Amino acid sequence: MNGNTDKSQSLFEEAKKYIPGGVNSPARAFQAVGTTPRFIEKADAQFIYDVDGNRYIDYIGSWGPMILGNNNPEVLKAVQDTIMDGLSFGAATEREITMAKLACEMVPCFEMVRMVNSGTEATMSALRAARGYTGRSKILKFEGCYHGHSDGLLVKAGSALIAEGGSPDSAGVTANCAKDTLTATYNDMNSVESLFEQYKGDIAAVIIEPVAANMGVVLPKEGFLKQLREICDINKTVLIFDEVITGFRLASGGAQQLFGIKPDMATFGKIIGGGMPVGAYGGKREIMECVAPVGKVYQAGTLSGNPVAMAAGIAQLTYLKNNPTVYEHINALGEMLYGGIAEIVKNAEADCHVNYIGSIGTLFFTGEAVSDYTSAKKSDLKKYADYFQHMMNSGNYFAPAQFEAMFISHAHTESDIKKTLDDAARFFGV
Ligand code: KE4
Repeated sequence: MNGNTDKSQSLFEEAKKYIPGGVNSPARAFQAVGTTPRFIEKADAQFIYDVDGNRYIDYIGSWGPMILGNNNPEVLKAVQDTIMDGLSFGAATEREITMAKLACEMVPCFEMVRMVNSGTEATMSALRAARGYTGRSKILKFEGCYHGHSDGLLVKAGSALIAEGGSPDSAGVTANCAKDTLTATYNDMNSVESLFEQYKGDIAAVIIEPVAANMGVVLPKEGFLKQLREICDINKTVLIFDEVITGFRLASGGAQQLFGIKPDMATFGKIIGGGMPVGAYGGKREIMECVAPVGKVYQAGTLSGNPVAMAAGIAQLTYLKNNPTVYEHINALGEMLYGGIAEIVKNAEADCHVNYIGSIGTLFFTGEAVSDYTSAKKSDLKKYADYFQHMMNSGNYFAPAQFEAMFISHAHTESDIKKTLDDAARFFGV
């Protein structure tokens, strides 16, 4: 670590001339933490290197995809072996069958699956399918959950929408569109039941992050997911688990395997692409057969199922399916890191709370437990920014906003975690 960020700063200035905010996704601008966004030169295993020659332990992993570490040899080889046959055909390939069969083997609720190019496309398409299948118009989401940037889901959403203390609703989304999006409180069944009462028979789908990770990590209370399953069954509403973060992360079968609750549909991104642009949605055959060209729900994509992206995703999922010790490793390091940070803030008597599960977690700068959007929002964003800057300058690439998750990969080691804990202890003066 030399701490210098001159090149990142000058590239940032140049980027801002041509790209809104200098970035192609707002979270990368580091607005919430008031420091220079790092421009990255390369990444390898558990490390990421910026253009000024600084090396960091990477706790973002491209926001989740790099569960095996950056530049995993098997994923890289699969891509290299594929590109020489062509980058994209816009026609069907055998690889798409391999991916579909693998996904249906690994994801408990998957009877059929459609590949798309991002988590946003996956959730947008899943909701359209649910509306087409039920003939209903309303969707129910939870405050603070983020499901990508399609219009109807940018209502009381999480992630970078709230990071800068901004509005959880986006400009440009019309009132007419937003009126079909109902919002409940995460972990509060009463708020769900009252909406089902009010809109009886007109709620097409409930979409939820089974572990919320876009208001920071917030775990479902005991029985909450089961109660959602029950109320959706009673009302013939489609239950959708947005597993873009939790999918293939909390277990090879995602949160639905870990919690033993089977949704009607699920959406994926990140890990399923191995670092390439891939999303997927799927679920019950009777719902998915509403999708064109079989059914009347239209959804399409020039690069959907792209052969190179499929090769990367198949390699990563196959490795995860065949090597369950990956989860033992990343979960043990998660316990060491997040449990260690919890110990540090307790010893420092700091107004902080740590939420974590497996290899994802968040340190909230609030003295109250965090179980929903309202309690998450009580966090002190200035304190988080100070902590972030200290950890970054100590060589730990942390989440550049309070309302994000951190990610541990199979490439991380105990000594990485120990170094990070030592850095955190120094920040809290213990
Ligand atoms: P993408 O369209 O970014 O591939 O996926 C959208 C999405 C959907 N569902 C969940 C649960 C998600 O977390 C995401 C995207 N996550 C953010 C991180 N909070 C991606 C990072 C970014 O926006 O730059």
